[in-house]
Amino acid sequence: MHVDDGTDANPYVTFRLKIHLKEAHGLVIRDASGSSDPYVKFKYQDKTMYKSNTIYRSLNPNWDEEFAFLIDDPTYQLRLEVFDYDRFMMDDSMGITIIELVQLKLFETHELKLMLEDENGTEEYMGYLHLSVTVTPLTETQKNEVSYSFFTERFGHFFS
Ligand SMILES: [Ca+2]
Repeated sequence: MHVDDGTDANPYVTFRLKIHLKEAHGLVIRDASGSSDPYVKFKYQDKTMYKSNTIYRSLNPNWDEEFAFLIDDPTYQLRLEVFDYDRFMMDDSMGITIIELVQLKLFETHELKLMLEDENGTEEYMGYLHLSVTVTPLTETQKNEVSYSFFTERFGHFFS
């Protein structure tokens, strides 16, 4: 009988974060037209892991984007930053929110509604993001398989 005494030959070496960015509601106005062009950046340890599509002229954007990436340590936070895309100027902040990954039970899909906050603390209500997150630990073997399938999915066409 196999006893898990923590010295298993296949310990978890990484974590896959699967995210389904669904939509947002009640976002703030950043353009003179009375709307905004929102997109979301997903940051882990100051590195942008994913940037969503920009939805033009919407304060209730529906992204419906699914993606995944690997992280080493789920005790770090995932930081989500919403911006208004501007063609001729610097993109404006539309609020930020944090996901405490360590609070999410592994393997389970969590539906999250995250209130956006103004980092400078001047705007009270900035709307919210709706997304689901699944954190799955991977062994070394699984990690290599994921990297390989990601590589062939993304870059396979370069070789065909
Ligand atoms: Ca804009």
